Amino acid sequence: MVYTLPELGYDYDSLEPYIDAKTMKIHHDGHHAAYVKKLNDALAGHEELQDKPVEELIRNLNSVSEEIRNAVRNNGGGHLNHSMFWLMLKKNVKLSGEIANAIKKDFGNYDSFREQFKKAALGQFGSGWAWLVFNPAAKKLEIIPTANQDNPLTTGKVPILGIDVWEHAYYLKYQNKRDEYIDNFFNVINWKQVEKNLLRAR
Ligand code: MN3
Repeated sequence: MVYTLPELGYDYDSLEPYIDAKTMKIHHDGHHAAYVKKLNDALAGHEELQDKPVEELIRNLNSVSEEIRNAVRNNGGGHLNHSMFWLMLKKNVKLSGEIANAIKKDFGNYDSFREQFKKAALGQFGSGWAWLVFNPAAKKLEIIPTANQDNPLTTGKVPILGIDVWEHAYYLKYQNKRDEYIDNFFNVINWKQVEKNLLRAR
């Protein structure tokens, strides 16, 4: 096993009542663990790829040989997306500092950012993610959806905040009410981590 499941880093119930403990447990111990296992399975016999950080695999998907590219895209993407996601979640973190400035500059104000992010998350048909990304070419923040486990790195953009809108992320608590899950997600954004991601992206 080359890639390993990272610790969640906090208790399953830390995000209650917005994201429930049972969902967190199944999501981390079940879904994320499965992406890690399948990524390792896909890379068995491909030693040249196994020592690369997963970000690098996803950034350079075209250099992964064709017979395993889809498996790496889905499971490497799943591993990367969830590894980022756990860190982005925390209750009671205020939006402040550089990330607050950047949101104001690129979206006008927080409400406008929130509206656009929600729209992208709600509008993603089927499974996928919505992301706040840093576009290095334009030097600004943008909001983009991705399907399945695709990560913005594949298209040259750097994700700094993401919401998982696969049904496994919310169905136990919210059933078909994805919009309520998204509304509550804004209560568990770890803005300190998002700011760290932004500074690193720049
Ligand atoms: Mn998920």
